[in-house]
Amino acid sequence: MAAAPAPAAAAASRAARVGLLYDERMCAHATPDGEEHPENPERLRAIWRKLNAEGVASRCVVLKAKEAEDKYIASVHSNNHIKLMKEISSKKYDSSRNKIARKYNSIYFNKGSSESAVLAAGSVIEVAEKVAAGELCSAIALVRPPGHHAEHDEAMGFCLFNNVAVAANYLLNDRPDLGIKKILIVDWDVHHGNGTQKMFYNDPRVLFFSVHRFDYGSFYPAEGDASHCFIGEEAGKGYNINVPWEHGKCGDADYVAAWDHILLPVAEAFDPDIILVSAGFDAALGDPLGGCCITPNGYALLLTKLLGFAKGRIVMALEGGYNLRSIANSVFACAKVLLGDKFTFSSPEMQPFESTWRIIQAVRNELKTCWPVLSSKLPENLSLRVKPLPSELYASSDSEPDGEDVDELSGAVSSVNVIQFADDAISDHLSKMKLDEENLAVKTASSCSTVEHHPTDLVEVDKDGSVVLSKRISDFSLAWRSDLSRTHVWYASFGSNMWKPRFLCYIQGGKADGMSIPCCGSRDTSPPRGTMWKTVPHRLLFGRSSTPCWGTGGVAFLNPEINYNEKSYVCMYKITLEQFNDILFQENRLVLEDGKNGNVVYPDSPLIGLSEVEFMSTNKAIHLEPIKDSWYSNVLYLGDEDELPTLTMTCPSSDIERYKSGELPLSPPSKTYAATLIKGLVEGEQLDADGAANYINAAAARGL
Ligand code: Q9C
Ligand code: ZN
Repeated sequence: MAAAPAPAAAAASRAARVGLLYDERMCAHATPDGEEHPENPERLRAIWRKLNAEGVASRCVVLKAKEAEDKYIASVHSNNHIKLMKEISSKKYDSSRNKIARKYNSIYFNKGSSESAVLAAGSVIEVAEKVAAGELCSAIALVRPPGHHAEHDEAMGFCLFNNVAVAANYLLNDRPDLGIKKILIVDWDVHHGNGTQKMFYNDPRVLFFSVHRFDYGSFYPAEGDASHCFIGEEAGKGYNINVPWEHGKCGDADYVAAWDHILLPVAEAFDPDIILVSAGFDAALGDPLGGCCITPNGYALLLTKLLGFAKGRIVMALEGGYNLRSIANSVFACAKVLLGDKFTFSSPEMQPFESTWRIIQAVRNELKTCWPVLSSKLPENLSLRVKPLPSELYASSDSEPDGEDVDELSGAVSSVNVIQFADDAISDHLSKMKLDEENLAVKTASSCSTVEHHPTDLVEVDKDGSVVLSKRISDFSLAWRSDLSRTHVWYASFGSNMWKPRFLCYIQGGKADGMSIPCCGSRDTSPPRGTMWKTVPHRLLFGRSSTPCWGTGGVAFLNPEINYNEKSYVCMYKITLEQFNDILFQENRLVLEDGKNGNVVYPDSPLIGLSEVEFMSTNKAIHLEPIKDSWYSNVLYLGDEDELPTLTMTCPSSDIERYKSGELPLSPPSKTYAATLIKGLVEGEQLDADGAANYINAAAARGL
């Protein structure tokens, strides 16, 4: 009779075998001249030091990196891409390396990049194989460069090869002997795993789940395909799940809610053979790019909840994460979970955001036909947090453009255009801002002639000799103006204002090529502090039949409803809220011209003050009751850009209904108006001339 194993040995054999892959060679990839960069070698070293200092590394099976064979990388990347990434560090590219890097989005290369990239991909293969084979229970691969942004033929977002995708394909295609038929990829990096999504978009063997900041399409990588409407296609339909946060500040409670109400029920139904975690830690509290606040305990809890699936076969591969202390502490917490250490989770103190609940419902709704388990009714959530104010979102907006389809990110989105009179304070405020006769009272230059606001009164004489514009100063220096001059916003223009010279007419007065009447300009004529382009998830349409300025033909409007299948270019100008109001006045023909002395008179009160901005940050839009019959009476809040609200002006939803019914005409833009839009897009380097013309024509031709 065999002797029973000694207790210590028994304990050891029962203890989880956890792989921990670390290799200094993956620190070779660094910026070429030692410039600072968030994705730097110290990230790996900081984690490694912490795990050693805490005695965790010694409890793991420590592994060295291994190179990926080309044929495995080729399962997700083009041969050209592999060749270039493998040669980019060679002498041959010494003189062109930086230039090539600049062609990509957020990429640098040095002499160590090729080696690190091949090792990162190979290392994830290595640990995945060992976990799949049962040699290890689970593993953590401390790799860099990260991978989830890398696409078939493109490096991006600090990623050269898509390490996790390479490993998933390796298991599925090259190792049938290991019996891995279904893989769950959980991407909890704060950014959308765009590369991984694309690689398995029609593949039902891989369930890709990504939870990320989306910020209405403006958060990096700022593609609309990060929205929850992208659920996979063909056989892969239902096997792609995006949980797109609307803002930063999301933390343990929000992630746990997404786990409990989306990921875990689906994982249960999918029943994966192994779980690969695209484990970025840039949603961690303290991360300089992410602006979210998952605590180390939060990560430990999220990971613990995954251990119940796939017999606990979990492979974590590092992606992003840029605060050295945060990532070290977070990986440490995760390592302890895998090692089986007992954890006491203090239940998250914070409640999820109201938006989190709404997003979860929208995701479930989108996927419920694919995953019936998501059809169940969610518990009524009692206390939810409201969206943080823009000023609270210290979070870096690591942003750019754009969007795709929602019908019902219910709540806020469907309340576009709805002024909620339920809120007494707000309706009270709105009633105070009626633009009645009194507010439009004429204050002429003579009545304030002692105040020299504008030494630069413009007198322009047209070809025919008529004075087209003279003075622009006429009203008092009202308190609201100085208040609102201290707040900046991004004004997102989508029509002729995309052409900067035309936009500047609204600031400086006058007219640009193609305009038949001049603008009076804004009181504050300072040029915009910044210009940037984006795309927004709204339908562009051309409506109405003529304008005084452009003649016969429709002009541009955005459908105020968000639609993630749509993508409209906007040129954003960073201006003051005072200037935004002056543009709004001009767009709505609220600036009166006093024909006799040529003075112009602005309304006395702003349409969009600070409280309206705040109202919009929750309600997404404000229909300006006092000017409800004007064409641009609807101001939309499109999200934040470096902590400033992005606003635009368009028609109210009721007009959209009238366009649909035929009561209002949809009509193509006049030649000059279209040409102005095209100039804007071309000079703004968004499209070439043909592309821009196609874009305008397509929007004009399509019914609503
Ligand atoms: N406005 C990972 O976390 N930011 N990549 C570029 C441009 C790029 C993040 C900002 C962020 C990439 C793996
Ligand atoms: Zn990231």
